[in-house]
Amino acid sequence: MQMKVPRLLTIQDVSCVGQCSATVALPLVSACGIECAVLPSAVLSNHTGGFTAWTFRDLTGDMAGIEAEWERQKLDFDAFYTGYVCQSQIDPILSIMEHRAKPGALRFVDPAMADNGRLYAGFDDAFPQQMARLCAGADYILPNLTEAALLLGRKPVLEGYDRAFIEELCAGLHGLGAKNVILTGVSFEVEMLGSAVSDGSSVRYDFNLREKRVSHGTGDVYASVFAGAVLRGLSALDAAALAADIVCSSIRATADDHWYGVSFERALPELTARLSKLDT
Ligand code: PXL
Repeated sequence: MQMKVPRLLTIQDVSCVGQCSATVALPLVSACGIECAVLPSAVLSNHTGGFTAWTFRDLTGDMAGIEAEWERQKLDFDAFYTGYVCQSQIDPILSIMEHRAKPGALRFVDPAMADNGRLYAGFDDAFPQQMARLCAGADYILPNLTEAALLLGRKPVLEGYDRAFIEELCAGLHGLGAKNVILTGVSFEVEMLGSAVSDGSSVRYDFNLREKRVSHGTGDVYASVFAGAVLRGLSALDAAALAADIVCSSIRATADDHWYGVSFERALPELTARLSKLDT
């Protein structure tokens, strides 16, 4: 008899064009061998990071009805993975995660709201405090340095820091209630970029050679592979290392004149090959 495939629910926007959020999570989580259901937080014509305009439909109003229907049909989930969500969605999302969880369900929260020292267009300064409420009950949170600082009500520090600073930031994030912290975008030497992986008692690091290009959507590729890999049984550190390798391969596979996302499609064979080794 076949073992059941775990079912993950991802809650994030559908940016119709732009290789981010749900259009990245669906293929990558699926490639990890995990069923990926999706609850769109919003529908945008395209993402807000670099395009000059976009349409935006906030789907908060649909969430209670969808939850009620899942309740009627007893549809529930082995894991939840939240990404870019709207300002008014924290309570509806907490409700879904509380009521539609199978016993032991894992919560992955990527507090996708900021980068390079600034909140994304459309979020106001009160949002990080709301996002902190989602992080509070999470098994794994995956903030970048900017998001980590904003979650703690601090000014982002993006360079000139040391290990003690990073580990204090991780401790602060555990203080919000997050069990495991994967802090991305950490760099102590210019040519290396990586993440700090903290379980609350120790902090470990994973580094790769820094890619020459800075690309949009890499946080979504990273979080999607991380969630899928943890559900396949990898440790947080091994999942972080795999996620970073897939991000780097995706960047290298992207044509120079392709600016709005990364061509992660070309890294799918590598992802499935690396995970298929677990089956042997
Ligand atoms: O990749 C993060 C992200 C997700 N969704 C939307 C965005 C962004 C970053 O700009 O605009 C709509």
